[in-house]
Amino acid sequence: MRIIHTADTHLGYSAYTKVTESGFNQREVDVYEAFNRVVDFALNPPDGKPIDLIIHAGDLFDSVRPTNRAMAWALNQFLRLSKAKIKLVVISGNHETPKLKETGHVFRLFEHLPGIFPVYKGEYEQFRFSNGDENLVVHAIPHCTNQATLKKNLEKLTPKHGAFNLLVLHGGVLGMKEFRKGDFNEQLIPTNYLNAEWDYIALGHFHKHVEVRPNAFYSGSTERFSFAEAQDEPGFVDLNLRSGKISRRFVPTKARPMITQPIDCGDLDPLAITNLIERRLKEISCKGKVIRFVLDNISRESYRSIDFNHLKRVSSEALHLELKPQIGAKSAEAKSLTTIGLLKDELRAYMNQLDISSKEKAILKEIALKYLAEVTE
Ligand SMILES: [Mn+2]
Repeated sequence: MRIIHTADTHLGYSAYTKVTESGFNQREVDVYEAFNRVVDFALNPPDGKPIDLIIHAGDLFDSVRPTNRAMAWALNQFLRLSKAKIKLVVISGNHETPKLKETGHVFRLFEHLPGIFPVYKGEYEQFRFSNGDENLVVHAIPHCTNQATLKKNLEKLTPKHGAFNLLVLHGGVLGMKEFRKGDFNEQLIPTNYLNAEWDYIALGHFHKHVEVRPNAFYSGSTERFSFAEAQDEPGFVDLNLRSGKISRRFVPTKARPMITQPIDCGDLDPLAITNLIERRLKEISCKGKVIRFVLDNISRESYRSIDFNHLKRVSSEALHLELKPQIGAKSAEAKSLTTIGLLKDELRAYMNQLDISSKEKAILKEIALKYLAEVTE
């Protein structure tokens, strides 16, 4: 049996101002297309060995009320899977789960599609699959509205004998800060439930593909949703289940490149900073990329004097360019006030441009530097 484990597609997410030729937000379309690539892979695996099932571990949608376009997109992809008889179990994540039951859940839309199993009622559900050789039980707990409900569901979990047991959850892991995203309604899974009685635990929520336990993995998201994820490779997990053994492979979704680089502006004037940014843009060949430069130790004045219009022109092929100023103590303005070495240089520079004879300059310099030295001591 071959299974795809994916999560955090965040359909409906959009960002920045670039639009496609048809007028849609480019990042929104990127996110749709990343999910399409997962479905394309399932329908047409490169090695020709068929996929039986997709497990989606939550945050299919970016919000509780996705746009009509996002819903239609998901529905179309699910129909493609349904027609190809590829099963799908999709659990609700914190992004798409309403706080109030009255709001109603967008996953209801998928209730009656053959072979598509949405799990969104705040309750533990089980699904059995068999391809003749292997028996699989998928144990699914969707995002619960509170930690107590989650715990109640976790306590009900019971792996089945004589079958391969796969557990699907969405959330961070209690006691492991690195897997938290800081969302207000983030669910935290106590580690004792991520135990060895499961053949595989398919996690969603944390956007980086990572092993939490030898049998528990975050698949990673299918696209990048912030500069914090710039270094991470989006993708999904391709699982192979044969005679009680499991093999696992990460498949990248080839998401749009996202780059974030620091620039130390401490000793640079606005023109030099502008030029340096332009040079960096050429070096990374900005076409189609999402780019951020973190301007370390820049002064407010320097930041205001950067030639933004020029940078906008030279980065017009990038999908997005942003500058993040970090006004710091090491900025030139701060240095000139605190560093005597620099004051000396400035004094010399000032003297040199005075309209007096070089003999007078020499005398003035000597006196001024003497006073400066006294003050320093
Ligand atoms: Mn999430």
